[in-house]
Amino acid sequence: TGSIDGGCPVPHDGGVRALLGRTNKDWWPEMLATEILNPNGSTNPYGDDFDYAEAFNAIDYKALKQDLTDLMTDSQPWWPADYGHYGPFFIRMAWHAAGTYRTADGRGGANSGQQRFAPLDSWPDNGNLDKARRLLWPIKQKYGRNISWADLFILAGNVAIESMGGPTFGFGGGRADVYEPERDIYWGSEDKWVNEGVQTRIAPDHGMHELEGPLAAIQMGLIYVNPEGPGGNPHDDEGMARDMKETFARMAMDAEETVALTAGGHTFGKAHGNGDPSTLGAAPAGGDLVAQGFGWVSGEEHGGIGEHTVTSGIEGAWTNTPKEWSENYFRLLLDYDYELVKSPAGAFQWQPIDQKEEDMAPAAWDPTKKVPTMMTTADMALKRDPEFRKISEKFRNDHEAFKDAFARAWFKLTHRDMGPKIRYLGPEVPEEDLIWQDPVPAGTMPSDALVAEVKAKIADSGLTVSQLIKTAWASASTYRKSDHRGGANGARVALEPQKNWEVNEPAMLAKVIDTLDGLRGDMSLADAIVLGGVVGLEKAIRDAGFSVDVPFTGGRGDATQDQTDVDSFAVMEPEADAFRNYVGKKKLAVKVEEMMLDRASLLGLSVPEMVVLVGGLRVLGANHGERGHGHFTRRSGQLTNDFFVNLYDMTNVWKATDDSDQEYVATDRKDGSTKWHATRADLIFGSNSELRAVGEVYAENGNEEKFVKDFVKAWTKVMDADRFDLT
Ligand code: HEB
Repeated sequence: TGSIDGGCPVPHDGGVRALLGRTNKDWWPEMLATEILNPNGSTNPYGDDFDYAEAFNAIDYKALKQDLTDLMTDSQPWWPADYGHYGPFFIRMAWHAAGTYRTADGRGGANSGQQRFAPLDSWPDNGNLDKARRLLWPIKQKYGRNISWADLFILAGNVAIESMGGPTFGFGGGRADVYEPERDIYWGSEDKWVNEGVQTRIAPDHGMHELEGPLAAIQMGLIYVNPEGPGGNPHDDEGMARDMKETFARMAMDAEETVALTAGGHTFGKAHGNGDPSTLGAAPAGGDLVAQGFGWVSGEEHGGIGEHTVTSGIEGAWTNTPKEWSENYFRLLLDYDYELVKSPAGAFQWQPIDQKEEDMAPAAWDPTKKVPTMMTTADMALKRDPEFRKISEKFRNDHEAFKDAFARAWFKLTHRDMGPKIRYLGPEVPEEDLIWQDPVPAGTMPSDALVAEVKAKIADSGLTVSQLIKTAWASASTYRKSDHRGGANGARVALEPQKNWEVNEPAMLAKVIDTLDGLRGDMSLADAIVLGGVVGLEKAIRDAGFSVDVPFTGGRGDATQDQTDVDSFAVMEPEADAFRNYVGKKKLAVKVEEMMLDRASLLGLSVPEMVVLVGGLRVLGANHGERGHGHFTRRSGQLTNDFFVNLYDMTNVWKATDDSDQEYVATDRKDGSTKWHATRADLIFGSNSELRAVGEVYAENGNEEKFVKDFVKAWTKVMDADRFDLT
């Protein structure tokens, strides 16, 4: 399907790209613009106070699993089941739902049921999964609000594995559905899908050595790699293994997990390519009204279903026992030599040479007929790449190790984006703590007396408002709602790697943390850091002449270094943080102000919340280091609206002070004297009309106290963003 040539669609000259790249409106200009009814994000049709956790907990879980088990073998005429069993199809559906997760920004993944929406519903790699979802509809309809689509996708995958005798490690529910596509996610800039012959994203000959930004797929419209080989080339062994390692690493999987997952998955089911792909109609998002959301409708007389199905274009099963768990995948992969062949649809695939009849697979539509098995080029990498091969041989010789590795990797794949274990629901949540869950020991709620005592000590400690605010912000602002990682709970800001992140000013941070550690008594360090922010803020508010309380909710726990996977936290290091007016040394792929938007989005902030936080942080002296940019005040450390008042003062004339347009100076329009210094992350609040409209509200006479109150509210929201322990 793919081709190795084709122009490079993305600028790779190190230029900046648009934050969101290509969006649904670019792909499908005629798509109904429902978002005009939901300018602030879709509303939940169950109502704002719908509590999904409560609904899930009320479900008859056993009955649901039984219904799913029955569904597996209840073949429907409109999409008949291969081998009379839908299990493999549902496993692929679940894997593709979860497999969009990427570590860099925590976005993608299964946790909001995005596979229902464009662009994911129409990605070439998700071909025909619209049918899998439709097969699930009767069960979704029956259990309604008690099971989300997002949970159902993953649970169906688990039940599929179990119903075919495969190993699972557990299931946690709790993925609440959303009702619109996530519009805050970058899927790439290319204007062509993988099957339209575009350059792949890692192509050393074209100077592309690593995947761009947060991306975790090798081409637009894929979950991971091209099964036929890099750019469709089945002979590039090295490139195939490289692509697999890189893409799986970006979804937090190491080589062993990659082998276990791929082999375990392909123990089941078959690939579909017994027909002419050129007769397939549009993907769901571009389909006809009468197709009712079904994509890739075949133009052939037989309807292109059953034995004529074309999905990937590759044809055949991996094993001789495609509807049961077995040891056959590695046996067939390693015991046979393979030759390159083409499927009826014209895709490259590998076929065992001189295959014994008993090792052939039953034909999906006629169990009495035997057909050769196959391997994709990606599967062949598990044999040809030296590192993968060692693992394949180990698993071949130790089936129990393979089972355990597959079950655990599947559990991680499907739960990686759910955040801390406390968010998992249901009777099948595994007891064992797993390092990728970022475990945090339960904290205890500090007494009012202890809070008062520690507050007084912090106030007397000599720590400044700026230090206290910066430290609390450093601790809490790592939170991302995409995969619910980060945040102040656990006090990981005091551990590797965060304590040494440049954005956190390691020397300053160590000093503040040491001081807080020495005075906190029985309070957790995580609480003391947040309480430090409260003390700093309350002082800044008092000094500005207001009397507004800053709420504090204790009860956080402290994680240990052993409970912290340094590598998996390393990807969360900010390359820039507009809230602290910080830009690192690495050249940014997107503009600073766009990164600000991205971080605000991950923190779950609205525009007014972002505006009020930046305006407040600037006057509190929260800037990185001694950077004075955006510090538009003569009364530093007081929580005032000076940032906005001075930014909107027409006596200033702004101009850039560097060629790269990153720093600016304001001079007095009359006498030319220097007044302020700023970055892009400051001036954007004057140049962007929507940010300005909100900033003006805070600059208005009479809104000084509103500014303080709104700041406190937004600040507290960030501090408590990860408090899943509070209900
Ligand atoms: Fe897979 C299927 C590729 C991984 C599971 N896959 C498939 C196909 C292909 C592939 C091409 C066919 C489709 C059609 O239908 O046509 N994969 C692939 C690749 C990779 C993978 C390239 C990376 C390396 N898988 C995977 C994983 C899993 C899976 C990880 C899980 C775990 N798959 C699967 C299944 C199936 C598939 C189960 C079957 C489905 C049916 O049967 O329907």
